[in-house]
Amino acid sequence: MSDSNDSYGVDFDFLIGAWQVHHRRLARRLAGCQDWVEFAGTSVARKLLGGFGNIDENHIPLPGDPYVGVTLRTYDPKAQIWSIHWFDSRHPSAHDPPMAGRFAEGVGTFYGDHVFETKPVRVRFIWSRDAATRCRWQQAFSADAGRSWETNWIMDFSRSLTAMGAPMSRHLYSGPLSLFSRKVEIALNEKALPFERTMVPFTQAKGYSPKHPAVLAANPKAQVPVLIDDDLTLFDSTLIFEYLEDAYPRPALYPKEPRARARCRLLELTADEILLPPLIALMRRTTPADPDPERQRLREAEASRAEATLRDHYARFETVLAGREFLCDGFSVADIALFMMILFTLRLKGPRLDAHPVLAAWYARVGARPGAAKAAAEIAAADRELSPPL
Ligand SMILES: N[C@@H](CCC(=O)N[C@@H](CS)C(=O)NCC(=O)O)C(=O)O
Repeated sequence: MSDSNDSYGVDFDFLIGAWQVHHRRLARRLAGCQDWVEFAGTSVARKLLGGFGNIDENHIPLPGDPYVGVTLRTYDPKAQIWSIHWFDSRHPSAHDPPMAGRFAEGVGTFYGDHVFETKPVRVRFIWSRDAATRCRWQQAFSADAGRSWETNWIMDFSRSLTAMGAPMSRHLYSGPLSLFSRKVEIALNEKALPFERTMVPFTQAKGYSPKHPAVLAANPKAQVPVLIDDDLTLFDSTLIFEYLEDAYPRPALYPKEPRARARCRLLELTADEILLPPLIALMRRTTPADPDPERQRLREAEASRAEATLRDHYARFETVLAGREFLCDGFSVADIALFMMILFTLRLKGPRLDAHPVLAAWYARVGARPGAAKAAAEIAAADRELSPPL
């Protein structure tokens, strides 16, 4: 799994993962040629330099002259400029001068000065996309210093790769302190499904603003988690759980029997939707204090009432868990959802579990599972970076 924790250099996030590519290449360049050569290739991109760069490897089965191309991109955060370097397996030590440019309104435009058949040419790349699962790169040459352009290569990227037998691509847009995203991370981990991850920007003062462009494009609710599994884009942690169970049934995270399954869904919903409002009252403990003392006092009073509500829920779950290892038959999505709610309650200095030994033992049991332990450790690290000490 790879990830980035900051908003820098996110312009190319859409490209991370594996792609099927439809190539259209002009047969001859700057020769008034109208014949296009079409063929299918693949591309796989990943991040480098902690988000300040990325690399992609392209298998380009150009008829009669197949080769591999590699793009290395690095970002200058001060100048907000990407430099793009291209390497070609047919002459790996040669290196075109880098292209330079940036994204504006979702379209990336990059220019460079190259030599084509001994003549200087201005080169332009344009990156655009019309869906989370489709994007386009096009290259044009200008022999008259940018007055007129001839497009000579178009690469249409799409993610429906599995039908072609090309590599799987799974990407999660998550948040460092997003409990719903962490639910999905735990489920992916339980099912041993590898994924790439992008952490969307988050601060205690501004929350999820500014929103990550990929999340805006994928989810009309503009929320994380967003999961992109090949050509399927999904949002909402519960819906993602259901899809993961259908597509990757083993190990199961839901009981099989319909009533047990329904009960499990109800417990997940109870954690997600019934425990959430009091938890939100506690979340205000880590956001900046309200400058109005009266409003701040009301906030604190609300948090105290929320603590009492959460204690009542603890008592109910203590009863549900009596004599059981997990909430349902075997470890399930309900355990993941309740674990996250209690973890957030505890990190926000809500009621402790001391008075509820059965719930405390269950919480330790779930917390010892590798996926839950990893999520808990990452949330603690995110708190050290993003939240005031409580
Ligand atoms: N029901 C959704 C809730 C998702 C949700 O509330 N996500 C939060 C982060 S934990 C978010 O993105 N909030 C930003 C916003 O609502 O503007 C799910 O289960 O995924």
